[in-house]
Amino acid sequence: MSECIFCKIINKEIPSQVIFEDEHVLAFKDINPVAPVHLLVVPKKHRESLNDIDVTDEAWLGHILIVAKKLAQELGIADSGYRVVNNCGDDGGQVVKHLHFHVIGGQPLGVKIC
Ligand code: DGP
Repeated sequence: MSECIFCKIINKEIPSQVIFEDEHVLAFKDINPVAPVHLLVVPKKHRESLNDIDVTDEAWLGHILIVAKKLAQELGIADSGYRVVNNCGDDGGQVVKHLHFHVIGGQPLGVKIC
């Protein structure tokens, strides 16, 4: 059995506030939101980080961005703007080692480093 916390969320072994689910992805509310809208869009297939994807992952990886945009629209943050963030590896600030994309918005977002 996987020890990965996001795999456990995907498998409904631990609870989360699910916003969207299909065969490839799960989107749920971040437990420590930094803005009024803060979702995590996560592939159901376990990949530790962006470093672990290859060309065979192209389809669901593209799908994740489509889902992120669709959820931003549905949650009413698309017009005012939002961020989609991936933290990769230790220097990138990645804490949970299951690839995920933060979708953050609902207020003007602070510090930009790029
Ligand atoms: P990162 O630093 O990019 O690895 O982001 C990990 C995010 O995952 C962080 O914002 C908090 C969130 N998180 C960690 N554990 C849980 C959990 O058990 N449930 C939920 N909903 N979010 C979690």
